[in-house]
Amino acid sequence: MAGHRGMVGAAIVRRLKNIDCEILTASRAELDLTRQKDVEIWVGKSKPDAIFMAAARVGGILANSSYPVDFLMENMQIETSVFSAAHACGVNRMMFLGSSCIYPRLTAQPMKEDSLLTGPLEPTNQWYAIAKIAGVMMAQAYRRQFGRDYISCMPTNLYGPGDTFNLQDSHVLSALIVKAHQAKEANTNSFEVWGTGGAQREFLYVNDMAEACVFLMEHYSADEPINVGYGEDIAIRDVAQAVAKAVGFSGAITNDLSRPDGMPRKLMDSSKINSLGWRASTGLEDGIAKTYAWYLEHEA
Ligand code: GFB
Repeated sequence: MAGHRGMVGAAIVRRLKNIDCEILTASRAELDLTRQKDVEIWVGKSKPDAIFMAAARVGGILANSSYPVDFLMENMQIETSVFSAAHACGVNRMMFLGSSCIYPRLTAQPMKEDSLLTGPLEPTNQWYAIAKIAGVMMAQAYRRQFGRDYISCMPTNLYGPGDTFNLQDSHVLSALIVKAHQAKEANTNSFEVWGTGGAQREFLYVNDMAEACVFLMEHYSADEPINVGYGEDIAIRDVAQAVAKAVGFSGAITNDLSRPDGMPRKLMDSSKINSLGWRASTGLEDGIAKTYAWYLEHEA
């Protein structure tokens, strides 16, 4: 398991504990995934049968545009290390986790897998998108040249326990939880949403994502990446309302128009994974309530 301390990696580990398997992880102090030789030594010693490749430098719209070098280079370095070590050590099965931001900014919605590389990327996250596209192509290249059974899945925007909760680096859902909670605690009349509030996003609860990853590891083997989405999207202003309700904040929600909206809409076409038999099971209201409960227990 590469990335077991991240939100998705931790959720996959929780899910794997229900299966008869040995879960291999290395702490960051033990292994720096950007160091190719060290990764090769670790994989050679640990001999995994399969790898979930969920390790990545991630962040929300502001972090993505503030740290282009980190998002491009760190992610490419981690991918290069893990793919080449897996192949060198004879690991024949790997799942790479991409991101919905790999699809073109103005592609047809819902976004199908075959829209990859058909148009320009969203500028706020192009560095991360290029690194993730490289990961998808690494999986395809090892399959084509060496017959390795490496696959890629494309998660939509994720949220849930283990997310990053800080106003600078977070994705929108966890940031809104912090803002609504702080506004309630401080008894202020409002909290602020970045952008117009009109951008649309699709949100998938991280435990559903983990379920999909295990499902795909067991059932999917193909060159083409496969989308993993919830099936519906929602405007940011409506997510903010839903978060305010879950947190118990009844003041106003205002807009900071100096902040970007990013991609106008991002909804996955998940018909491929749905036809294989997986479907998201956690509704947005339920997922927000569970995430807020986790935040109160661990972060607030
Ligand atoms: O989740 P988010 O940061 O990333 O922002 P993206 C989603 C939308 O929420 C944008 C708006 O339209 C933001 O302007 N938003 C409103 C906020 N208030 C806030 C706030 O307080 N914090 C944040 N962060 N957003 C990311 C990419 O894009 O999607 C990543 O940057 C990755 O690379 C991820 O691909 C899945 O959905 O715009």
